[in-house]
This record gives sequence, structure tokens and C-alpha cells, in this order.
Amino acid sequence: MDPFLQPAPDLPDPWAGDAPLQEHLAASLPPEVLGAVRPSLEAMGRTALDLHALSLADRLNEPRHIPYDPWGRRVDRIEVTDLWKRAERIAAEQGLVALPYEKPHGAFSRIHQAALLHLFHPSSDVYSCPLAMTDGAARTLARSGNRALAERALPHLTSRDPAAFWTSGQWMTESAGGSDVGLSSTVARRGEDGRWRLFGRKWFTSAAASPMALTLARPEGNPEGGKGLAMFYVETRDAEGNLNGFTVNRLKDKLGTRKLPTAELDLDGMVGEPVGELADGVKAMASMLTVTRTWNAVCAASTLRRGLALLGDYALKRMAFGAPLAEKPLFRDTLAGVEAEAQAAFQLAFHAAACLGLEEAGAFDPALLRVLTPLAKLCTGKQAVAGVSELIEGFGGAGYVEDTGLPVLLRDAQVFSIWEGTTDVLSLEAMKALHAAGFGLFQAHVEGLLAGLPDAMAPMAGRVRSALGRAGGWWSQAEEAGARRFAFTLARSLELALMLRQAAWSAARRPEADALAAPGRFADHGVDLIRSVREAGR
Ligand code: MFK
Repeated sequence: MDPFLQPAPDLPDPWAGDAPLQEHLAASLPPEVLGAVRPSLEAMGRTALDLHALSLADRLNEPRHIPYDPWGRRVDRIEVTDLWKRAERIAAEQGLVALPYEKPHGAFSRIHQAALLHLFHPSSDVYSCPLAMTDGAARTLARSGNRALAERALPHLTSRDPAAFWTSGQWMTESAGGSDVGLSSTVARRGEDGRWRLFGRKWFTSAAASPMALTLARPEGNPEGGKGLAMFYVETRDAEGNLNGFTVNRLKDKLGTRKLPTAELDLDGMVGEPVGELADGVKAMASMLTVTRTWNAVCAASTLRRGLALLGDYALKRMAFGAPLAEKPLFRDTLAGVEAEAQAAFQLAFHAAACLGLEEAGAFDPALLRVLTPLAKLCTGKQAVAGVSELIEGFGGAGYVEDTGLPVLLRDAQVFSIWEGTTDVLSLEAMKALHAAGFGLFQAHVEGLLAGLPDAMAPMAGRVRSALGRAGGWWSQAEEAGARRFAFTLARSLELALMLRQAAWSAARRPEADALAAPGRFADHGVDLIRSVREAGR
């Protein structure tokens, strides 16, 4: 080979090459559950390798909106890529949505699902997005008390048969803004036939190609704000494939997630069914958001792992200044910093998934889950953007060149901090949730994680306690401007506690390894981000 040509990175097997994932599952699953799920994870690792190759080969393909058929009939078909079609089959067959409803391993099924997703997402061209919403819709319908709708949709949403499997959209965002959902102007009118029809414009609807969606509209006469909205179930087409009273205006021209057909829709009499009460729509959507935000966290962490795997392989082969990159002390130091953040994000994402499973089993306080979920989403989203940016840089110019397939990692990572609530909005969400739960509940949860750590870890446990102590002080006189620093302090305290717990488990089994390397590095990046009001004003 020409010595001046750089070798392309080869993706190691995502399951076999992911030591943090394997160690975490060994620590958090009973041996018999781990034994039972391992073959599916090995298989998903191999599938992810195949999909990765397909994704590189299919790099330039994007979904297309076909507004009319050749004879002028409005059809609004959305053609997705071949990878997406394959990903749909894999997702259905592997039960990526079905698992937490089948519950073969009780609450652990959410951990199993998260592990499969962790392997699948970075190779899926963000097919994980419709799956996240499908899981969210399944949970929402299952909890809604609307038996008819649950019986109609749930068998499709949780099917393992690709022919029967449906994905669901989550149509919330309108042009008034994605965060302040209460401003939604879509109206629901009840006709003389007793059916509800929706009129309005949905501005950012991912999964526009899904057979169904949960959406918000304001029944005529209802008050303004989120309380005046109601949640509706809509199917996008009838049995003949005719559109249900809506048009697709165009697909969004987005920075990233370009394989995902995100559309602008006009609803012009779309027939929908109220899922529950004809009010409190934002509240009704909340159980969907709990799921999609957890998926967001897992996917953010898995994107970091993918970037690390690719750069790690490249660094073994790339020669510079007389040695492989992997042997350069400064490169290793830079990579260790990203590795620490990636492990932290991974621990927090999987903790959120585990707690979701426990809450669904009635063994975890829903008020605490409501605090943990936005924290996990906001913190891992930012860690993914910053970490992937660093990893792309590690490839030098190659990371900046489109046909290496590397820049897409960064573009796609940017979405993690935006959709499902921006970092600021989620910081405020976490504060609202903490008002309901109480700071003490969160603190006790973190203390529970620190209990039983070996003495050698006491100084680092002390850093968690000290950060939480300062956060508690701030909380007693909380004000909006500090909400983000507060939320990150809570999230990073939780991450450090989770890393220490994992490190203690690993140290007991592999005393020769430096189990505190990653937690130590992470702690040095900063856990306590609280600034006093006086400092913040400067
Ligand atoms: C790969 C991974 C994939 C992910 C796929 C995603 C693709 C989908 C793309 C999208 O759809 S992105 C759009 C997502 N949009 C958002 O996430 C909205 C972000 N904005 C917020 O979260 C705002 O803070 C919020 C809309 C909730 C503010 O609205 P309001 O009207 O001020 O709500 P409020 O008063 O905070 O809450 C209303 C009620 O819901 C309250 O109950 P009460 O009326 O009884 O007081 C809350 O307690 C309740 N509630 C809110 N959040 C809850 C909740 N209850 C339980 N759990 C929660 N999480």
C-alpha cells in the first residue's frame, strides 16, 4: 500500500468490542437473564456490522416525498431508503419495541431493549427515531385506559411480524415553536356524524410515513394553553391507502438525521379519535416523552461508543510522526477524556432505562423517574455533541470529508440536544419535576448508589456528595438563570455515582485493572457546576 495513503477505519464488532456494555450487563442482570439475552446481543452486533456497511454504501440516498402519482392524483407517498426498509424488518423481528411489553425478563426487559438499541442505533440511519415514538405510543395507549384503541393499535406496535408491525408518529410540534406546546393551534371539530376532525399545520413531524400517530389538537371551545389541548389517535391512511385528510407539504431540509423523513403536514379534516379526556393533552403526551427521552439518551451514548470504536481502530493503523496514533501520549490523553464522558453517558442512559423498567413494574417512584428522565436526556445529548466533535477531530481532515462517512456522526449527534426538549427546556422540566418529588428524594437515590463502595473510592464519593450539597443549597433559592448549571450538576453527580458503582463491581473482579481511571478523569472534568448568584452575574 502507498505509505502516504491513510487506511480507512474498520468497525470492530459492536457487541464483542464493547467492554463497558458487557461489564455493565454482567453487573446489572442476573446471570440467567444475561445468559438468555446474550445470543440476541451477539446477533445484533453482527447485524449492526452489516447495516454499517450498507449505510456507508447508501450514504447519498435520502427519503423522497412523492406528492402526486403519474396521473395527477395526490398520493403524498414517502419513499424511505433500502436500509430503512431492512431496519424495520430487523427491529420488528428482534422485538426492539415489543420487548418491554412481552416482558420475558420482567423489568430487566428494558435493559435488554436498551442494549439491543445501543448496538442497533448507530448503524440504523436513525431508524431508531420512529421506533422510539412507537414505543412511546405503545406505552401511552397501554396506560390510557382506552381499551378499544389499545386493542386496535398495540398488537401492531408491538408485533414481531414485519408484515403486521406499525410504527407511530408523535405529532406535537407546530410553527409557533417546539418547546411551548401549549401554543398549538390545531383545532378539533366534532361533526354531525360524531367524528372528530383535525385542522391545522404540524411543522416538524418525524415518521410521517408511519401508519398512525398520536397528536395534539384543541377541541373547539377549549381554553388556550396545554390544558386546553387533547390527545388524538390518528391513522394516516384508510384500508385502500387513501390519505386521511392531510397533505405532506414538504420534507425538512435538515442539518442531520437526513435519512429520517421529517415532514410539514397540513391537516384538513383528518379524522382522529380522542385517546382520553378532551383536555390535558400535554400531560397525556408526557408518558410518551418519558420513553422517547430515554431512547434519546441511549442513542446519544451509543453514538459516542460508535465514534470511539471507529477512531480506536483508525489510531492503531494511522502512522504520524513515526508511530501509530494510538501510541501518542497526547492522543491517548485526549481519547481518555472522551472515553470517560462516554462511559458516564452510557451509565446514565442505562440507569434511566433500568428505572423506567422498574417503574413499569411498580417498583420505582414515578416522581423520581420524572426527575431522572430529563436529566439523562439533557446531559447525554450534550455529551454526545461535544464528544463526537472531538472524535471527528481525531481523524484530522478525514473526519471532515463526507465520503469517509464520518461527518454524519456529528451532524446526527446534534439532534440529541434539540428534539424531545432542548437543554434549557429540559433543565426547567427537571426543576418542575424536582418540585414535585423533593430534592431529598433525588439525594437519597444517589446516596443509595454510593452505599457500600470500597474505602478507596471514598474521596470520589465525597465529590458527589459535595456537588449535591452545593446543588441543594442553590435549590433552596433557585432561580431560572441557574437551571442549566443545576441540572448538569445533578446529572453529573448521578453519572459519577453510577461510574463508581460500576468501578467497584469491576475492581472486585479484575483487581489488576485501573477501575478508577474513567471516573477519575470524569470527575476532573467537573461535577459541581453551581455558581453563586454573585459569580453568575459577573
Ligand atoms: C433516537 C431517539 C429518538 C427520539 C425520537 C424523537 C422524535 C420526535 C420528534 C419530536 O416530537 S420533538 C418534539 C418534542 N417536544 C417536546 O419535547 C416539548 C418540549 N417542551 C416541554 O417539555 C415543555 O416543558 C412542556 C411542553 C411540557 C411545557 O408545557 P406546559 O403546558 O407548560 O406543561 P406543564 O404545565 O409543565 O405540564 C402540564 C401537565 O403535565 C402538568 O400536570 P398538571 O396539569 O396536573 O399540573 C405536569 O405535571 C404534567 N407533566 C408534564 N411533564 C410530565 C408530566 N407528568 C408526568 N411526567 C412528565 N414528564
